[in-house]
Amino acid sequence: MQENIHLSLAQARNLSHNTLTKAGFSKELASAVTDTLVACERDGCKSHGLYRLLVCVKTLRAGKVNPVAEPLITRVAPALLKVDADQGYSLLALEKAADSFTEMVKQQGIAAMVINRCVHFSAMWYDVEKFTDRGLVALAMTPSHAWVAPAGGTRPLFGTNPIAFGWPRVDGDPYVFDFATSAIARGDLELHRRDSKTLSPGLGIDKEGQPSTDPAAVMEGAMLTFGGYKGSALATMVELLAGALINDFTSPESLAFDAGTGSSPMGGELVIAMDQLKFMGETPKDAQQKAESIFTAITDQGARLPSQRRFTNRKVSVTEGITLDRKLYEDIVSL
Ligand code: NDP
Ligand code: PYC
Repeated sequence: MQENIHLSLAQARNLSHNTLTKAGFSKELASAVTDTLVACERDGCKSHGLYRLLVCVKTLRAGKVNPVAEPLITRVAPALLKVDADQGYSLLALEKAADSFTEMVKQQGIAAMVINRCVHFSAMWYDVEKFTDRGLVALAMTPSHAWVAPAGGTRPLFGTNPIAFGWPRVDGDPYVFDFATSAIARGDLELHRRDSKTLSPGLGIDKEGQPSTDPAAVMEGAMLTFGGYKGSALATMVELLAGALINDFTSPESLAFDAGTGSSPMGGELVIAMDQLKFMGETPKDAQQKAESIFTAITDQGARLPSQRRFTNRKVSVTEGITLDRKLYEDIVSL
């Protein structure tokens, strides 16, 4: 039997949308979630692709996500938009607020969007690309569940706390990076366990605090931050800016709310966006050219830009579709 099955992007969309609506999600939520899951499959980001359907249904059955959530948008200051996600997925809140937030950023030059009371499981590049597509520079972050030990510590405290940044370019794809502040994303750790694969060294410790390459042992112990104390400080910043500052759950609070159900993290997201043209003043073309010269100097050395792998995959899968692990496909269908 073939190990992989092939799906067009339209088939992947149907699979996701049908699974979510049959599970009980509203059409609006199912569409918002499907958009990101299929975008991740298209771009080759398997840990945040259709695999997440299993977690969405688990989160729903555990009563940790509102399947008929209706986000509420409030402009609380000229440059601050708050969206109460109504305990639904962050993705619907983002979708509903994206146009009015863009308008605010274009008026003010810079603005922040806070998404509160959201369930968050998605790849953060998707969120910043919403705004680079609209010509804005964007920075986004969210805490998750307390799985990661601070550098020098041995007990889980931080979430995997991703940070994503996007810069629209003069021509072509934006400059985007997006990474967990842990040494490995939880989604990748879960896929290693699912596929019985050993981890590379340096990603986690067991419950005795000893280095481990066994995904199950690391899940019982703690994941580590990337870049030691530097990743630890960035993870702390995410807890502060997208937890305390926006008065929402930190990663320990999210894990406590989860109550051992294995649901997706619950809490908030912060997006800060800037209008290049307002910042760049009289000679924006010169300023944009400075940015372009940095990108060229990177690639001229043979180095690649972050997200280049995704953009290359995107071009291929739009016409050729995607492949899905057969066992995963069967697990999704059996939902
Ligand atoms: P990766 O380590 O896979 O990638 C991090 C970034 O570095 C990407 O932008 C990637 O681009 C880029 N990159 C990778 N290799 C190179 C290279 N050789 N040269 C230049 N750039 C490179 O990401 P993570 O595993 O840390 O995170 C995976 C996903 O998990 C992210 O999308 C993140 O948002 C998501 N996540 C979500 C959470 C949540 O709570 N919602 C929590 C934690 C993670 P490219 O993609 O093109 O390879
Ligand atoms: O991969 O770390 C992760 C993650 C956490 C929540 C969603 N993805």
